[in-house]
Amino acid sequence: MPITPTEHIWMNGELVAWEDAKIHVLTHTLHYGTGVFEGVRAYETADGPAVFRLTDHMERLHRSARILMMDIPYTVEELVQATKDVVAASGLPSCYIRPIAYYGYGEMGLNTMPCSVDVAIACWPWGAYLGDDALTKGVKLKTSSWTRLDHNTMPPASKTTGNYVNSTLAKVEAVKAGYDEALMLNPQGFVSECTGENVFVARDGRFLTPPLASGALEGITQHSVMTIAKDLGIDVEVATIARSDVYLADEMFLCGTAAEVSAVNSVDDRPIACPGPMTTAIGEEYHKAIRGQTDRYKDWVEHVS
Ligand code: PPE
Repeated sequence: MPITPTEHIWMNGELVAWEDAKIHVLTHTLHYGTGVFEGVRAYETADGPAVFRLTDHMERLHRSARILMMDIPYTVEELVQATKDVVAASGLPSCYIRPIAYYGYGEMGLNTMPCSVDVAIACWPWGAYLGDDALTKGVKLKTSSWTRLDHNTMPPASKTTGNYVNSTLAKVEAVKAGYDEALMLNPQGFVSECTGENVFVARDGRFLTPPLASGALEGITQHSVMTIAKDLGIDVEVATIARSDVYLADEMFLCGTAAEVSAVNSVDDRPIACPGPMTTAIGEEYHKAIRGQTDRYKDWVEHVS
């Protein structure tokens, strides 16, 4: 999806002009995929733009770095303020936000211990990730021929840039085959997640979603949606999911910051009722929550000014 430039990007403590936010070609992370990043969204609310669960995203950025033994030179609070500054400077009512921490220029070789850590935060307008009608019409999934990466190879609980090679292989394969998204199985053959979304599968009136142990990222939208579901009286269990659970699903959806709540209409050409009633209820409530329209979720909405 093409990027529409805004005026500034936050880089190592300063707002720099968009076109000057450059790195050297010998930047460590460009060569070895050693960065950690986040995907965050700001939405228009009655009180101006607000970033959805910004503190939780910055805490996860720090957790991702911790797995890599990377020291991010900014606290969660500093990164929260920096994000608010860059969103405010953009003047955008809503946007996608991309914070990234990466090993910079100056060292080469696989030992990252001597490397400096640089941080950048950019924002730009970004529309629906899986299409405008993903919540109503749903998306078509194909089980990937690529296995989701494993805890003992590339820890999937860290949102590491290099991990997304696995995701891009699966995504391109699915799109070339005429599908919208790839469903990824872990090395044990159980469902982990999609290339950039967590998965919810309904069986017998309740939703199941895979745990971190199955290779899923601890999704912030996954957590929001579980809270919303419980508040709506819909049961959700964190559970190991077999491929057959998906083929027998009563309804299914994907969720993530970029994808929000996207219904699934088929997996491997087996139709799934779409959008299911529980998916619709959860999706509609999520859309209100992100815009600060539901009092009980007001703490999730972090105003820019
Ligand atoms: N799993 C993966 C692999 C993943 O990348 C994401 C977010 C999620 C689950 C959902 O996490 P959360 O956003 O906290 O609910 N994917 C981000 C990046 C997508 C991209 O194309 O880049 C996102 O949604 O922003």
